[in-house]
Amino acid sequence: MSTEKTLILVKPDGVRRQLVGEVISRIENKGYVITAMQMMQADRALLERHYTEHQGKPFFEPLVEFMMSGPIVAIVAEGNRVIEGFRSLAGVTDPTVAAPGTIRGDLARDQGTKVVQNIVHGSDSQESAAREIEIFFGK
Ligand code: DAT
Ligand code: MG
Repeated sequence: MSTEKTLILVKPDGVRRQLVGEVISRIENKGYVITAMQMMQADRALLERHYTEHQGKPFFEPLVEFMMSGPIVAIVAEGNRVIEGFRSLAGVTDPTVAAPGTIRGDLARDQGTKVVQNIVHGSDSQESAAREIEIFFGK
């Protein structure tokens, strides 16, 4: 059985707040292995592909604008059940109620913006992970 991979993004709020190292530490301290990493400025075309499941929702345009508002860090992390494991480290989408101890629960809060700003993205399934890793890192 080959080891699972997930795509993690440190979003522009995380980079602006100098939390890249904190996020990397949490991934590595959990025991997952980072096998690719790139700081980049995402463009609209890339983000519309990445977030295609959310096209048409009221927060879609604010989400794309937010994700273009500064550099992001794209990371591939590997390990058994890393997809589920990183989602657990990240906490639920809404940082107000994300459990203390999680990245979102410890480091983010409601900023009163149209889109939730919550520091990190993590793939939610093996299909999403494969699709998203290809978008950010190619085949
Ligand atoms: P997650 O990032 O936890 O997988 P998602 O895929 O449902 O959440 O949504 C992508 C991002 O969009 C999420 O991290 C924050 C933002 N978002 C989601 N639902 C939202 C909502 N109802 N209002 C505002 N922003 C939202
Ligand atoms: Mg998602």
